[in-house]
Amino acid sequence: MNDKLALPVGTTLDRFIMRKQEEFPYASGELSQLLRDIALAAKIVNREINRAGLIGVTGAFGNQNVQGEEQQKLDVIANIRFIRALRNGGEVCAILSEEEDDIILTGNNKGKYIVAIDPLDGSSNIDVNVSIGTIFSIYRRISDADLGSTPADCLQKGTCQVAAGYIVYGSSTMLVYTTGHGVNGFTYDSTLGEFFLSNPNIITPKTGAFYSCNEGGLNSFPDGIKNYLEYCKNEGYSARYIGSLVADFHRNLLKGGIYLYPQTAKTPSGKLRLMYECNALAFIIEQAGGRATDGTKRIMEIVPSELHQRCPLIIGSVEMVNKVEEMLVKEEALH
Ligand code: P6P
Repeated sequence: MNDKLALPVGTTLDRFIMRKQEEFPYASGELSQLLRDIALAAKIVNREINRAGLIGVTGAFGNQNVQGEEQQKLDVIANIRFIRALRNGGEVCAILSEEEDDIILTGNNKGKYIVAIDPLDGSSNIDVNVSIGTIFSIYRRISDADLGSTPADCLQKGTCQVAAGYIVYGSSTMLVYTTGHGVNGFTYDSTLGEFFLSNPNIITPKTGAFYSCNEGGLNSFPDGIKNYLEYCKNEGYSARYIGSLVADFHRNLLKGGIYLYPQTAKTPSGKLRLMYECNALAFIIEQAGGRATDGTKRIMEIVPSELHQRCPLIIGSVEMVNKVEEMLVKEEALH
């Protein structure tokens, strides 16, 4: 579904958010303000990423997060920056962060929204200057404001998202988001401290020639995935895998392509997290005309049971995802 109101390239993010809010007569401005809060934190994190090598914030922090993954210093910094911006913004009653074991209650009991966030995804790439990203989902709270936020607020299906987006800190820094009315991309001009509309109404190509997958896990992939990867090679597709989900996703969104992180022996439920990686990108890709599945069901239909649960992810151009699904079903029928 595309936007009713087409705004020109060069529109600032602030003006874009304001003009889009005008399309909803009953909107009271909290979601708009929340998007601004996220953009503010992104500007701060962008600055620290760009100076990481100069201010001694590269490398490992020395802790492991709830995922058992080595936290990088910038993981911790980004987590602090986004949590602070969301808490101070006042619109959010609870935050689910990849870097926090439990839900963070912000104390804003009147806050209407929940944010699930991966503050800095792909952080192992920071020290080698490869693009990294932030991924976020926004949900409306379902708990009673007077009784305070509950875990159920943070365990909603992807179809309940009211907004989702990512920031890719790459050759340029871009914020891409949807509120369910199309997908728009904004490029950051650090000299002005503003995001400007650069990619209005993004529609992802129905097919593409890029496939993104860590084939190091090939031997333990499901047969249908193995068959699809063989198909990609026979079709002459190009393997493009940066090891940074947001960067791989962003390229495939714009150019057409598919990203696959299936279940493996090492990661039997897949590696990526449903609540703050897969759901957000699934919302975006569907709004742009693509698809996202775990191999058996639509990502946004998965009913969450744990805050940090993982799921296999197959996401990108609709015809490519359909082909994977076809091969998985065919293999399933043989057993
Ligand atoms: P592997 C980064 O840790 C991440 O979550 C994604 O950004 C990336 O696509 C994937 O994991 C890389 O995982 O197993 O290929 O190193």
